[in-house]
Amino acid sequence: MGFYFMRMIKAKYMRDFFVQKEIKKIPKIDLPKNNGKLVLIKNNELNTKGYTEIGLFLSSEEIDNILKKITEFKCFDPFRKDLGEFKSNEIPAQVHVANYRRKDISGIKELLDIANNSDILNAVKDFLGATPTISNINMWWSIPGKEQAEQAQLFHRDVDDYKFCKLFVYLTDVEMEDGPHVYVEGSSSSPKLRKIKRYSDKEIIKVFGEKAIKHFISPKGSAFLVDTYGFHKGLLPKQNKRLLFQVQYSLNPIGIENYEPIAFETHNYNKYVNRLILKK
Ligand SMILES: O=C(O)CCC(=O)C(=O)O
Ligand SMILES: [Fe+2]
Repeated sequence: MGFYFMRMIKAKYMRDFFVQKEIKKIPKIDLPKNNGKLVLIKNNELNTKGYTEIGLFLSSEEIDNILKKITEFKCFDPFRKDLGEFKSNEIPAQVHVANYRRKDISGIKELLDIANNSDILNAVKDFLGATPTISNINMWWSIPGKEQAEQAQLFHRDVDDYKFCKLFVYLTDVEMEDGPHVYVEGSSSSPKLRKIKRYSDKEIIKVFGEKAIKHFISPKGSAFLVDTYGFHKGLLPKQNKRLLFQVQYSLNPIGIENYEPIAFETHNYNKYVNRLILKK
């Protein structure tokens, strides 16, 4: 299977080779130019550092409007599916992360507008070297008060495609105690530690050094793009819960995802870019 083969490819030159091979199969599309607000994205930083900060992207009013639209949606714990579904004000005590369902999130115009922002899509296109595919759209609460970090709260590489990146938008203020996203600068292009597993802080610091570790501490509404093939984690929050909106862009669909595109009102979003989340 293509997905499991892709995950086995560790050497940088091999992954780069397959990126070029995949790019050739992807339709070349002129992406819409004026969708959404203007954002300045630093050329090439995503490639060199593995992340690029976009700054304040959403206002408090825009966030409140999004929050209003999701109040009735149910959440689930992706690592404790047996807990079933619950509202965000009734999260069971064991839960570390409470995700909304992709099909609910995909129906919100304000979120699709962010995912389809022209400047973001074009920056992602530059990074991927091809027309992006929105391969996931996600929103979740990270819950404080847990003893131990688990799953994505431990350092790891995402190995979802030969090349991909994720847009993060904080919907709550994030201080050091509120579970910031943590990224190891330069690790996306480093050949080191390519075995797929969760790594301890100690293992990461030993190889990349303390200075390479970046904590994204910023107010609600802030956004950044990250190449999560590089090492990252969501720090276990101690104080407040964190709400994050995330869009994943890749060359191909993610092999293990079960896509169920939803019917959505007439729109001007690019059909190819959105084909996994929106019905034609
Ligand atoms: O919660 C976070 O900041 C990181 C989660 C993560 O590992 C991911 O989005 O790939
Ligand atoms: Fe991850």
